[in-house]
Amino acid sequence: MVSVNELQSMYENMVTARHYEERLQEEYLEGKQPAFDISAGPIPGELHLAAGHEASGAGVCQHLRDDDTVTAPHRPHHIAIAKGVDLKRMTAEIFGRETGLSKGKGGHMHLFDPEVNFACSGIIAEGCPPAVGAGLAAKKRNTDSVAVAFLGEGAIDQGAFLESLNMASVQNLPVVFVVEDNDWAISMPKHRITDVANGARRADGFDMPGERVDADDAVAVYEAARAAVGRARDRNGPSLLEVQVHRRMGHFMGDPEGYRPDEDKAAAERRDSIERLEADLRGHDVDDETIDDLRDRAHERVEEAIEWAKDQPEPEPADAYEDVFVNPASGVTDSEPSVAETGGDD
Ligand SMILES: Cc1ncc(C[n+]2csc(CCOP(=O)(O)OP(=O)(O)O)c2C)c(N)n1
Repeated sequence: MVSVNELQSMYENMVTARHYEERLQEEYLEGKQPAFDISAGPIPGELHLAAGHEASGAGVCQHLRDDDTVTAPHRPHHIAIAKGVDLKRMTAEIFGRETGLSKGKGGHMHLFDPEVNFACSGIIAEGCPPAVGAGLAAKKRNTDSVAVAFLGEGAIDQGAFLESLNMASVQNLPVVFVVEDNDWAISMPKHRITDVANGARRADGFDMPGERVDADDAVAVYEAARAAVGRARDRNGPSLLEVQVHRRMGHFMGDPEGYRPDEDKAAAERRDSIERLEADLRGHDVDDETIDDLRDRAHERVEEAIEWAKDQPEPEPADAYEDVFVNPASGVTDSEPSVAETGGDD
């Protein structure tokens, strides 16, 4: 059974993630309104927030150690927080600062933290093969570390996912696949991409255990993940979890969501795993003062990270070609001065 300490730890991760995303939303929208301008403001580019997904990251990562590998998709913050990615350096990355995890060159969809073996990618299902690779490495090295690949339900027909399930199964690898089903792939509802409502049934086709749980109940996610991670750690092979989550915001910030019925969004907002976990905490005799303290501490941590990140220097234009792959066919060399240095005309 889940302990009070573990419930508190999950709660802290979940309220940190929720507050983080609400604050990022505010920062992101700065300068982008009234006519939405994606290139303006302190966080240029796209931003995919995961409010409503928190229980999935927290419930699964509660069972992981630093040496376990996690790969996440384009909506990664709640998973990164639960995996213990450095919040300050992650925030600096999102703000494009030099001290960010990838020196400000990756942005929010490309967060890499080797300290805790975390990576994410904007290419959907693309975290699956590296997770299988990490599982294979653990098997070859005879360690008991595991790998977890998170993806959205919009990625479940990608070859990268299906081939990874197969490889993990046939090689008996310590990998857990976690599908976060929020019912939407941008504007495409799940029922239009698959007739299999319970995605965990796909596990049968790969002869591995599969379970579907609802993230309304963070403890249910925790229990399902405990079994799946335990199997992987004990060298009993891979598992598939499908977690029903709820997308409380647009696909990306600035998404007008014209395709989404109002009631669908209202239902997502009503089903709040954080409120339910608070009730669970009270059921374990945790008093309101302790819950308030946990929440305040999480909020402070977020504010500190954002303040710190905004104070960090921008990358030097002269370093634009450092640490990035330059396509030789492009004719660009890594010593070529940047547009900013030459005062380029666009
Ligand atoms: C290989 C690939 N094809 C298309 C896209 C464009 N794309 C970005 S997000 C997305 C939908 C993702 O939906 P889902 O996997 O359900 O995750 P969610 O955004 O709902 O969290 C698509 C198709 C992409 N990033 N990668």
